[in-house]
This record gives sequence, C-alpha cells and structure tokens, in this order.
Amino acid sequence: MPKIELSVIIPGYNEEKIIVNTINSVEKIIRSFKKSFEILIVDDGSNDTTSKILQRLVKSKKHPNLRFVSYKDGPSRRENLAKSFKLLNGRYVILLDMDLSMDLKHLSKMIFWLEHGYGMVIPNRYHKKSNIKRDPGRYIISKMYNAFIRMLFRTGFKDNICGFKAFKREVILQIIREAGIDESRRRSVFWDTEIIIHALRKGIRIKEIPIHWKEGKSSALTFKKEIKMIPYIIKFWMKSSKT
Ligand SMILES: Nc1nc2c(ncn2[C@@H]2O[C@H](COP(=O)(O)OP(=O)(O)O)[C@@H](O)[C@H]2O)c(=O)[nH]1
Ligand SMILES: [Mg+2]
Repeated sequence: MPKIELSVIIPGYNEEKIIVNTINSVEKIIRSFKKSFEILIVDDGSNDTTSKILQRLVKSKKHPNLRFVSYKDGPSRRENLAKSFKLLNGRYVILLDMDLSMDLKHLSKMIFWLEHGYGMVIPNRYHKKSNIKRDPGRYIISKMYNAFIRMLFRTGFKDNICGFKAFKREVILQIIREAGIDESRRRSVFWDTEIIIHALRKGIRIKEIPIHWKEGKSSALTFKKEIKMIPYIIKFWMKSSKT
C-alpha cells in the first residue's frame, strides 16, 4: 500500500548548476498541493559536484522529503532510472527532467487525471493548445522519430518520447517489470516510448495533455549516442510483431 500521496522522481547527470534551483521549485509547488510527498533524485554516475550537493541538501533540515540514490556505473541513460522506481512510496508518481523544460503548473492537472481513472498522463507537445520553444533541428528530429514510432507501433500518439510523465504507482511498477533492463544500454530514451507501448498493451488508460515547454539550453542527448538505439528498436519491433 502506498505510504504517501505523491512521489517525484528526477534523473540527474552532471546537473550541479541547476539542481538546487530545481529542487526548491519542485518543493514549492508540491507543498502548495497540501499532499504528503517525497522527491527522489537518481544521480547516475555524475562526475561533477551533483552528489556532493545532494548529500548537503538531504542533511539540511530544509529538505526533509528529499532523498537520492547514486549509481557508480552511470551514465546509463534510462536504465538506472528504471531500477529506481521501486524505491518510491507514493500513490502517484511524477517523472520530470532536471532542467524543468515543462511548466510545473501542469502537475496539478496530471494528478487530477490520475485521480479520475487514468493510469498514466503524458504531454503532447504537438497539440494545438501547447506552447513550445524548441531548437528547430531537434524539433524536426523529434517529428521524424515520432512518425517512425507511429508507423512501427501504431501508438496513435503524436508525442511518444517526452521525459515528463505521471503514473499510478502500481502502473509504472508493472510496466517497468515488463520493460526490463537493457544491459547493452542502447535503448536510451526509447525507454520512454517503450513505457507507452507496454501501457497500451496492458490496456492502461493514458491521458494526453497540452503543455507549455521551453527546452533547456543544453542536452545530454547526442545524435552519435542516440543513433545506437535504432538496432534496439528494430529488435524490439521484431519481437513484438511475433507476439
Ligand atoms: N539517470 C540519468 N539521468 C540522465 C542521464 N543523462 C541525462 N540525464 C537526465 O535526464 C534528464 C533529461 O536530460 P536533458 O539533457 O535535459 O535531455 P533532453 O531534455 O532530452 O535534451 C535530465 O534530468 C538529466 O539530468 C543519465 O545517463 N542517467
Ligand atoms: Mg532537457
């Protein structure tokens, strides 16, 4: 049984410049909901001062709801993050990026939909009511990626890769078990797509919401790294078209 109402999980890799500000902003908005909560940061082998900052923050009385887990074998992109969901105690789980590209005002809407029969809430950055500031190159790559995904997996969603999502705890734990761990670490952010595919197969109700999104200045994504996920995607597709 969930012990608290809300868990926020944030992956972090070399985020020393923004981590304090992000934690303060997330805490501020969540406190306003008057719900019990926890924040878990997944430090994935950062080699800057991210873990030192986290040690200091969790010791300070200002952040009683903050915890972190540090992995030595990172960066693993989504793999160590996936392993960390089982550490959460909340009835509802929100996954968000450290650079707060999303407007945090959407959190209350996401919780609303989880309270009203949906198992998962995802943004649609291509919705006509969405307000997006993105680098044009990344916008085009993202459009192409989504067209490719829709063609292979018929998800029916325009946006299959956003890092910002909310789930009922039992839903994400079930999906994580299903999706397993990719030891080759090539899956990268296709993990976000895989989560949607598994949810659809399980008949989980997914709510799409429009979103205000302002892309962070830097990105851990590089074309060279992400291109490696293509053989993984094809293998996943071949396996799933047999079942
Ligand atoms: N756990 C983990 N988090 C990572 C890794 N690489 C990036 N991140 C985090 O993932 C989130 C998204 O990264 P970001 O660079 O903003 O990616 P983008 O928004 O897709 O360009 C941020 O919270 C990063 O700190 C990693 O290897 N492991
Ligand atoms: Mg970002």
